Amino acid sequence: MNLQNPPELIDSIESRNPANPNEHLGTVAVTQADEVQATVERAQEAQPSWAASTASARHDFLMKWAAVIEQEKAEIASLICKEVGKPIGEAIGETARASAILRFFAGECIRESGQLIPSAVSKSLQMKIEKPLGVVGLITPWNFPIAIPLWKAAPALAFGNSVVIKPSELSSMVAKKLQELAAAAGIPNGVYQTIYGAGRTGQELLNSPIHAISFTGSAAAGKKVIEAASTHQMRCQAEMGGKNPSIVLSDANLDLAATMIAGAAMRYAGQKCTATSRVIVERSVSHTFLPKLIAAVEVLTVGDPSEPSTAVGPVISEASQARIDSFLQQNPAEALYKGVQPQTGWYVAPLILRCLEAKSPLAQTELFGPILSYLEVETPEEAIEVANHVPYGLSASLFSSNIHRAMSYVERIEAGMIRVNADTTGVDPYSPFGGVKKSSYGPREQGPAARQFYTESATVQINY
Ligand code: TXE
Repeated sequence: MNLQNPPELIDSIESRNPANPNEHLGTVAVTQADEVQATVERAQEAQPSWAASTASARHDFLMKWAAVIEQEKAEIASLICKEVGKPIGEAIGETARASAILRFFAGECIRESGQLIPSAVSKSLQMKIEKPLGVVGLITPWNFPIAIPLWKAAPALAFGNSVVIKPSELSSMVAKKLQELAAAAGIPNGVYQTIYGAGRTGQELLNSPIHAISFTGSAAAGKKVIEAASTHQMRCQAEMGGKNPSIVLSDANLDLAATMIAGAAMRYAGQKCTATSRVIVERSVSHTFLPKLIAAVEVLTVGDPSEPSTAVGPVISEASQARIDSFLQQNPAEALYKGVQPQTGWYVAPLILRCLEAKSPLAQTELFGPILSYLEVETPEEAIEVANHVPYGLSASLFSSNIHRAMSYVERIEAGMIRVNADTTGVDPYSPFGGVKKSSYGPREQGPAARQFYTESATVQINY
């Protein structure tokens, strides 16, 4: 990343390894405004014949794309690890998830759809059918550089749309590789295209004649995307930030809770939107639970993400490292635990910080780093109130052996993904994904839920 200029003013993007910034991974040219428009025009021209292709032809393409990704999974995982600092084990997992997503939506191509509706007149056939939207724009983040693009592109393509994707400027190399693999799988020209750049290129895509936008990224950028989509009266789906809580009640399995919360908070340096960033503990067990949590964080190795033993790698950029450091300086808190911080690379030391106020910045702000806020409460009811007291509502978890307390939490917690005796990450790739409040806008993603966003229904009546 050329840090001399802010992302908006550069004409090329240089990718570097966050664990070893001297390692340059490659450069892509920023797609200029006229080329963004030309790309969308090519997508418009290609879409009708793609939509007219048979469902089995689209099925076969998605299966082929899954196969070529599988054939190159080692190279792809290594590139993900290098470009976004993802520990190699998680990068391998994400690459496998990418193929699984494609295979799932290959199946969705040939699944029955629509509905027959009894007609009010005789000799008349009435039905609800699904049609593609046309050209779909995708704007995606760096933290899941192949899984998130594909959990959007696969359903978009499955249902007959063409795609123009603007990946994060921090994961351009992975995006370029995914485009190459689409070509290797035989994607027709213009059906899946990638444009490169930062926020400005994203805005140029929004100002082009696309029919829908699906965005994943920060709440701040998401707000601008939603505004632009509204201006253009365009269908919009936005997955944004989170400040995900894990509640530990007095009757919880404390060892299970400690291990799960430690991993969900610190793995991949806490850079998952579903990462746990707040732990809310019933005070009566806090003195027993805290040492277990610290021990569970301590065993997570901080280091080079290309090492299989590493759980916690660097954060994505020097800017992200500086942003987190600055926040911590401005919001000092008691460190209940502080891990190691390698000197080479953009690392942030894993931290468990005591948080005394549910409305403090430490309890409210998404840091997107290996920082866990530790809060104590008197009762399960207070735990849920504290958990809900944030603008976000993406994922939440509760540890308890009491089914009544668990069901009361399920009913009252404000989150789109609600988990009991499980951590806040790791939603199955075919389950509805998304949140409430400021975490999400528009329909859910993933699995059968994706069909709603990428198709338009039509009511057809044929009299004979
Ligand atoms: O986000 P950014 P990042 C969130 C996560 C965190 C963020 C990290 O919570 O907040 O993503 O990803 C483009 N107009 N999620 O740093 O900076 C930008 O170029 C148009 C939540 O990438 O918001 C990039 O391609 N586009 C999620 C993309 O937006 C703009 C799961 C995201 O960039 C733009 C994963 C603008 N004005 C991460 N500004 C979930 N909730 O599911 C930036 N972009």
